[in-house]
Amino acid sequence: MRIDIISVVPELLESPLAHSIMKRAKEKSLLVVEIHHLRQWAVNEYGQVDDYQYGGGAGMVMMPEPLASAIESLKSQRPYDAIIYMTPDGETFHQKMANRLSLLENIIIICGHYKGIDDRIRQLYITHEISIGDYVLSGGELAAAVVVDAIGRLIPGVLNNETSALTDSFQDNLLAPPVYTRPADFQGLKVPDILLSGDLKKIEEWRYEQAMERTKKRRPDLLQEEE
Ligand code: 6GU
Repeated sequence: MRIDIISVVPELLESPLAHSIMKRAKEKSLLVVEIHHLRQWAVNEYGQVDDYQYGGGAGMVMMPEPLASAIESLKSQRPYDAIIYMTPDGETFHQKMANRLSLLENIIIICGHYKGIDDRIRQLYITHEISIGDYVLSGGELAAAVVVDAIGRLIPGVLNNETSALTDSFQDNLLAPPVYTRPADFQGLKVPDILLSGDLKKIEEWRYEQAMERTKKRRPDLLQEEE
């Protein structure tokens, strides 16, 4: 999978995508992430990519020409399956979206800044608009990093043990059960006996019950969901 990210603050994206599972995905060439500085498509030698908004009001708007040039330049190199705009007024990101997006070959992600992008770019080019939750960030970069991480770890071969993505919280509308490692007794709290029993079937049943109990208590809304 290839992800091209267009940003005015590319530095914000570098560290989150350079470590751990994202690093391994890149090393194995299962995921290619290219970060593009929007300023290379600026409208003048001052690097201008934003301007005052028509109708007045505080805050700048990202101009359409640099974004269109960036998108056209990428599209001339390969076909894209999705052009995503990160915006707080987009559809709230969830695991099923991550699953669907992880099946695509090439995607572009555009990070918004200031008051957002000229609406005509949304009308002409954008295929998906994604928010990561009901709060406002200074820009789309951290949200894009969240989406790339969530998608990247689902690409087959990225995780060592492929079943581990299947047992994540949310993958079956259940939160994950509690987990323990050594020591078996920590500050007087003991690991549940069943986990030391070696009875794999019983352990699986216990984990399912625990997952169900946690979900009922913390996120009963997940148990109502259909899809
Ligand atoms: Cl995608 N962008 C910004 N700026 N704020 C957000 C967001 C995105 N998702 C939640 N808050």
